[in-house]
Amino acid sequence: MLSERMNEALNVQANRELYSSYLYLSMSYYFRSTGFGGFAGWMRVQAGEELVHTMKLLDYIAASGGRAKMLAVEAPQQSWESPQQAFQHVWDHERAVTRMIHELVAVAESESDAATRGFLQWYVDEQVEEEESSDDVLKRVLAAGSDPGALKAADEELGKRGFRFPRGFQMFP
Ligand code: OFO
Repeated sequence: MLSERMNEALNVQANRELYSSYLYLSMSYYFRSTGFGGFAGWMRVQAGEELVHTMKLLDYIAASGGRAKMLAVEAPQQSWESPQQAFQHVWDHERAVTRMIHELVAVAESESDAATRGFLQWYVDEQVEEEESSDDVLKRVLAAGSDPGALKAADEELGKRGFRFPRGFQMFP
């Protein structure tokens, strides 16, 4: 059974994950409008992953006797000056999310909620991967600079990213 404080903190994090999805969707359509179909595809996959992160949290709240609530989602930024600036934004955003997850872990620990602490380990590990992948793509795009040929090659490469559901997660149970 979740404490009210834990329930609330998980709901807030679900809202932040949904914001992440919205932000990456915004980047996806920005790239689509600027002719970078591969970057748009990479961001679309990223937005899908964040939606799964949202639902995984909401499912956990519901399964633990809590109440999953939909909070208002802030409108994200709509455009960026360059692919480099957008991928820098991803890099910064993922590091901010890592801090949020660690704060959530601290709440679970202060509530002596071992089950939620265990559940959150998936998010702790996921953020290690998210930071690594945002670092890789930022380096890739920075290396391309403003050279159109190199940017096109990076666009094609990032466009190959595929989507995978986390093990055990069911989108449509
Ligand atoms: Fe949910 O991992 Fe990115 O933000």
